[in-house]
Amino acid sequence: MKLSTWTHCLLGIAALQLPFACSSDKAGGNPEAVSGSANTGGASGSRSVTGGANGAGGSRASGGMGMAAPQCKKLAEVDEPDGEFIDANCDGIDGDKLKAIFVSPAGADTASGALNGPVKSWKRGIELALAQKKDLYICDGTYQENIGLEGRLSLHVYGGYDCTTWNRRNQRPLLSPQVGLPIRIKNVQGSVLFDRIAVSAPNAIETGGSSIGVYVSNSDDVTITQSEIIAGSGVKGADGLPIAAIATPPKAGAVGTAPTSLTCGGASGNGGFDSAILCAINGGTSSVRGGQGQDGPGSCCSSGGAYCVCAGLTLTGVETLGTPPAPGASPLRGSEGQDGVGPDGGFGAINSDTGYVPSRGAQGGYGLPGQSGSGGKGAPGGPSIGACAYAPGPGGGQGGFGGCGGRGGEGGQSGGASIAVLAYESRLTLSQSSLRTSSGGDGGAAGPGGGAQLGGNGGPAGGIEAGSGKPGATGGRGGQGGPGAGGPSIGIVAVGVAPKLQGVLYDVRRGGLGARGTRVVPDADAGVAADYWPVNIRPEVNGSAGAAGQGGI
Ligand SMILES: [Ca+2]
Ligand SMILES: [Ca+2]
Repeated sequence: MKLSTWTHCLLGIAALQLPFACSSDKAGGNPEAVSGSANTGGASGSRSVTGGANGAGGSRASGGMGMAAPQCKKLAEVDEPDGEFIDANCDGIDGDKLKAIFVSPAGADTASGALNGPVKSWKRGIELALAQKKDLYICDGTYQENIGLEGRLSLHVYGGYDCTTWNRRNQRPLLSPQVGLPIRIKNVQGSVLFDRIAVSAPNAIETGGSSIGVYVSNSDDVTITQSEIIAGSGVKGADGLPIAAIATPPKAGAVGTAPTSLTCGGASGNGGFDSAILCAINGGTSSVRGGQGQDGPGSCCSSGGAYCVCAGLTLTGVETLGTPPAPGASPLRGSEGQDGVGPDGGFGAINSDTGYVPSRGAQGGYGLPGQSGSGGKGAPGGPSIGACAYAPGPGGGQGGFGGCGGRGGEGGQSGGASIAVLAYESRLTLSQSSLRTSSGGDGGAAGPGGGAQLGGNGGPAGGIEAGSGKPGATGGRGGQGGPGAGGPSIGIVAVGVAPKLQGVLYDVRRGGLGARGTRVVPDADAGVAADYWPVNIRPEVNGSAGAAGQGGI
């Protein structure tokens, strides 16, 4: 019985990896101890189907190795790829060759995926592994692929295999797509393991784009171990776009009207007074209206007196916005809008679907409307028929409307991120691995504010001697947008759930530079550079405490 736990290494490929397979022969110094523990495993294994299959393999091996074949000491029926690379079940490789799909650059995706017929791509290997409920063993080489896992599944991926011998050692297959995210794990319910792989994300391409090595979201149980993950660089954010000047033509004041009749008792002319316009301002609108032209003085003869004098004529226009200009002064131009500020800090936001979202500088403020022009004076009609000193007069023109202020400039977009691993609401374990990032993208420049509307012309008077309205003033130019911040450079970003990190080495580069501010607004922040960046991590609670919390709500 004891002898059955000591089988020989298999032929061919297996022979080449004997240093590993039989490295446990070191224990041969005390065979009693080893065989004693192996005996337990062997006994239970012999009752199983796999135990029988391995027995058959053993007989073939012994037939093919009549010469100096070292012995493989069978330690267990079950052999998983491990950190010591031990072929515990003596089937010739570290791992179980009957329970894996094999991937090699020299393979073909039409092949079976067995050891003697590896497939070429991780993608095809994953399809086969999921369908057959097997693991994925990948030999060294470079694979230009983007891998996605989604839904209810479990998948364990092991690298470190030599493509010729399938010996396992301290090397890693490199997953290095030319564009986009190398590994995306989304809404996975089940166990996912990557053991001994290398991942390199390309530099981002699009404006404000980010480079992320591995993105895990809403997934139960993901482990990455003995691996190396490299993120490329983020791209500079978009500059704020120019804002068009206000295209609506300025509004002129209305004309004052002439009297309907110059006879005594006729109606006087009206001062011009068109309705208001609305200019957009920060948080709403502002009503703007040119000053009302004065009505022409009425006929003093309306009371029927034989001779009368019109007295007390007060002939001034009316302003509708701000303080009326002093006599002879021009109405005031609108104030310029406030410049926008940069984003708060050098980190944007995480979207559960799209990943890192750069922030943006604030929009600049609207300029204020220009002051409207004052209305023109009405005029006496002059001597008229009969005994009247004055017949009705013409109305003054309306003042020109103040121009609306320009729209604020667009904020600059912040730079894209360089993030090796991004975990969103997921249970992620990362151990004995190294994370390397590149630089974050620089912030985009602030956009200039839009041009304002000109002030309208004053309306003409309704007749001789009446005054026309004064022109309105131009609105204020819109404020400049806020500058964009730099994009971050972070080893691992976690949202909601803290990852388990053990033995992780970091090599993190600088965050992107913030864009320049203005005289009144400071430069935007540089992007965050950090090994680990937690976002809204909730405290861990055990099951019973969680239940009590829910009951309280
Ligand atoms: Ca093993
Ligand atoms: Ca094995």
